[in-house]
Amino acid sequence: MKDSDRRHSSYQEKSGILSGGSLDYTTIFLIAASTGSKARNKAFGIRLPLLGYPAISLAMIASLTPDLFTIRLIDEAHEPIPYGRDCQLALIVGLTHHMPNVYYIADRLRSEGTKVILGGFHVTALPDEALEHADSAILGEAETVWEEILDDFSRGSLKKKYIGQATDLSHLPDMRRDLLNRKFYHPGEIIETSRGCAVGCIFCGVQNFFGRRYRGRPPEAIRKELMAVFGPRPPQTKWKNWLAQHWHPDIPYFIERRLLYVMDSNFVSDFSHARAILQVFKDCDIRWYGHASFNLTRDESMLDLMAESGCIGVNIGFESLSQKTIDSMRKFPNRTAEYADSIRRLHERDIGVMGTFIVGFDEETPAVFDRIAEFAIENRLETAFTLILTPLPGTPLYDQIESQGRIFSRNWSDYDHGSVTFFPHKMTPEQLHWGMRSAWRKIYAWRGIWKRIMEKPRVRPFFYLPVNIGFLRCTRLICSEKLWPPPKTEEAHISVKENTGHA
Ligand code: B12
Ligand code: SF4
Repeated sequence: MKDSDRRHSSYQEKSGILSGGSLDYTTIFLIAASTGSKARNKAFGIRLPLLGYPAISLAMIASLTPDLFTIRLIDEAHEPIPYGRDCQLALIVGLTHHMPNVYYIADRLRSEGTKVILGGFHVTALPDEALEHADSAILGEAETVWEEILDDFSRGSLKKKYIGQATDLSHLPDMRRDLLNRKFYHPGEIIETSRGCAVGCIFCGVQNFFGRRYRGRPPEAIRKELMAVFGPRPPQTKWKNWLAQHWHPDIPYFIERRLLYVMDSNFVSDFSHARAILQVFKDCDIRWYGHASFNLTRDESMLDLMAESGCIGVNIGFESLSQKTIDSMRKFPNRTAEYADSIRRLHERDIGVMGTFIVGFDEETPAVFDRIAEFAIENRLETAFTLILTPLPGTPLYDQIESQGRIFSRNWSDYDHGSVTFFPHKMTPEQLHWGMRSAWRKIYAWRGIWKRIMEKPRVRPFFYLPVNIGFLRCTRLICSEKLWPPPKTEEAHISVKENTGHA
């Protein structure tokens, strides 16, 4: 019996539906929503050829769905929602800044008779808001409640709220990679090796959603999945050897598409698990990159293993250059005094450093933007993102800024880290808006790109140069006043005063 047949019949047995029953004609849309604006979707890199990734949860939920249902995966950043196609059930996931558009899609599908279920980080934080536009809301991880939802749906008795538990990652389903439209995404593969994070930065939604307890996926399951996806490395031809010798040893890996993006928010939460996974990557003979917290750089043997395992880059949340600000955001692994040295140690191993910074913390003045740009250029970060501090619902930061009456925008579209939504302490919202953009302009100016990527000694310029040119284009979008008008502070001041009594 094939896996798919087994999925089909076990579901029928459990739900008591006989073969040929009415569910055979049920179409389910699994939708990853976006901002609703094509131009805004292009900003921050999510449509760049080397950095566009699919929402893996769509492919995971698809693999848990019995074949009895016809499923369609829709990534709205790349394709329109197919309205009017007789869809019986739609599951929509989106980030906070996607929510106005998520609600629009949900309302429209419901008006066509589709049952709509919403889920994700924002819905978990504010389920009652979501339920104004949906039949049901999923709080937490969808894998643990999907079977129950399908049962309830087939009996016509969907509940309002489904509380997803922490998924046991040893039972994480393999993704239905076959359903992901390859044309939309970067040429490599993606994987999730863990969930949860013990750090607890005040601005981050991961703890509220995935929890404080780190859960690692068994290395052997990852090995099996990667071996199935990549297979053994093909024999090297003469011209591939030539390219490897005269250009860069990575080039054949790119030609063979042996490139992996590890989507975990913090790949090294548990060092022993991370080591086991690195050994798997090494055995699979691939190139990979992913996100990790700063403490990784203190362990020389870990850095060596990263290099041996084929790591081409690591995305690190530096967040701030001031230790006082770091302490205020509770990002305990970070030591600002060690930043420069850590970057150097990664570079020595030919590992690129993709740094993220957040601006708008209480201690920061308008001087912060130039400092970050100078730091990124001086230390030759391969990429650097400067994002505006945003009080996302479900985070301690939201509670803090909300209780101080400083939030002036309740339009969720503004919660994209490119817009100012609250009154900062030591600068105006306009200064924060333009200051963040000035950092992007300096970092991605030709001079900035040249100094960071092309001056010797360089780290994998064949990869980082095209990525940077992509971000240069993104910078133009992010700085466009038409796409991101600066905040109207006077009106905002009045509305904050009226609503809260605070200035
Ligand atoms: C990798 C990543 C990226 C990648 C791209 C990921 C992608 N394909 O979209 C990049 C680097 C491009 C990126 C960019 C951004 N990101 Co990001 N990213 C992540 C990260 C680290 C992992 C995402 C992931 O795959 N998670 C694992 C999967 C399994 O989780 P999931 O998709 O949420 O699915 C689960 C649930 O949603 C739930 N579920 C419930 N109901 C439903 C219904 C359906 C239909 C489905 C499918 C699932 C589902 O079940 C799923 C499985 O349990 C997360 C943090 C994290 N650990 O999740 C941040 C995170 C999602 N990013 C975040 C943000 C803010 C951004 C940016 C806005 C930052 C910026 N301005 O640059 C952009 C926006 C990009 C966009 N899509 O518009 C925030 C979102 C917070 C929020 N409340 O909205 C997160 C949570 C990090 C944080 N700081 O809190 N990101
Ligand atoms: S280390 Fe990263 S994933 Fe963990 S809480 Fe901080 S920002 Fe979130």
